[in-house]
Amino acid sequence: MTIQWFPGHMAKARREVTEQLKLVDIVFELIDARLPLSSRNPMIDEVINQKPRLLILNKMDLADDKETDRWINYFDSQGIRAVAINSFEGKGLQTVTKAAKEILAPKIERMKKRGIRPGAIRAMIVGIPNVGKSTLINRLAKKNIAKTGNKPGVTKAQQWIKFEKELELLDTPGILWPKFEDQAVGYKLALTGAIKDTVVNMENLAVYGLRFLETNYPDRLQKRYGLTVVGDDIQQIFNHIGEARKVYTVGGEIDYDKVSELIVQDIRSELLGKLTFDFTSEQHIEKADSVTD
Ligand SMILES: Nc1nc2c(ncn2[C@@H]2O[C@H](COP(=O)(O)OP(=O)(O)O)[C@@H](O)[C@H]2O)c(=O)[nH]1
Ligand SMILES: [Mg+2]
Repeated sequence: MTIQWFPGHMAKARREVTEQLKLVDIVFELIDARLPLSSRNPMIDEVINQKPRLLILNKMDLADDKETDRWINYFDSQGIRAVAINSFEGKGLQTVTKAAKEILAPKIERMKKRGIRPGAIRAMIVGIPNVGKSTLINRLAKKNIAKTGNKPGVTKAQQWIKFEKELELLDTPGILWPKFEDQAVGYKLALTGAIKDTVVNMENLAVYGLRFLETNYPDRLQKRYGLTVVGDDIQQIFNHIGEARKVYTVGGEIDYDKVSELIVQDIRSELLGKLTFDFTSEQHIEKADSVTD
């Protein structure tokens, strides 16, 4: 796979996020609930530094609920508070405010003791492309974009979005990059539509998807394609799916390109049900990988 990780981009993004971090009390790290490992930026802890953080697993409507619960418990065990939401439909937004208040409760208490009346909690969203940052911001904003203008020390006018009087969110998210040097991570990001189709080979992606389903969701593979095993004879599998779905070239042959696309589209379009592509049991392996940065 020829997907690259651009150190230059990352350095710039990191500088920008570091600047914005000075303005907020808490960071909302937005990730895709289907990819709680692969959709995280591997340097996020360094970038966020000591800032309080809430991890938000977005697109929960697309992820396997059982795995989402496991991930929330897993992050909890690591001392990272996590909630699952669906920004698209605006589900779970209250849990975001509630969790943010709880995370910041000790700080708010300290302020009160010193006679300072705490204002709204200020937050910013960070995350890799396509996890739903803009969708969440728009959802929270409704029509409430607060034009608070320039803040001291900020050259660019930052807008704050007010949510239920208790939360103010920076209207520009911090964009970080995924790490897709690892082939599996690249495939998973492509299968969920996080990276463009043009950067991956569709046939390899479809095969990766089928093998992933065979290992992790065999029942879905059976139900959708009538397959119990994928095995090594991929051509035969493609013939089987191509015939079932009548995907032929004008010459009457199975159109393998179309079959590849069809499989990938099936996975993306929820026709195979709610899927999670990263599992808590893989955590140690991925962690060992990211240390090599
Ligand atoms: N199903 C579903 N789709 C979502 C959700 N949040 C965002 N999306 C979709 O994900 C895509 C990327 O969202 P966007 O907000 O542009 O991501 P950004 O690049 O992080 O700003 C869009 O097609 C959104 O409609 C969600 O909670 N559920
Ligand atoms: Mg966006």
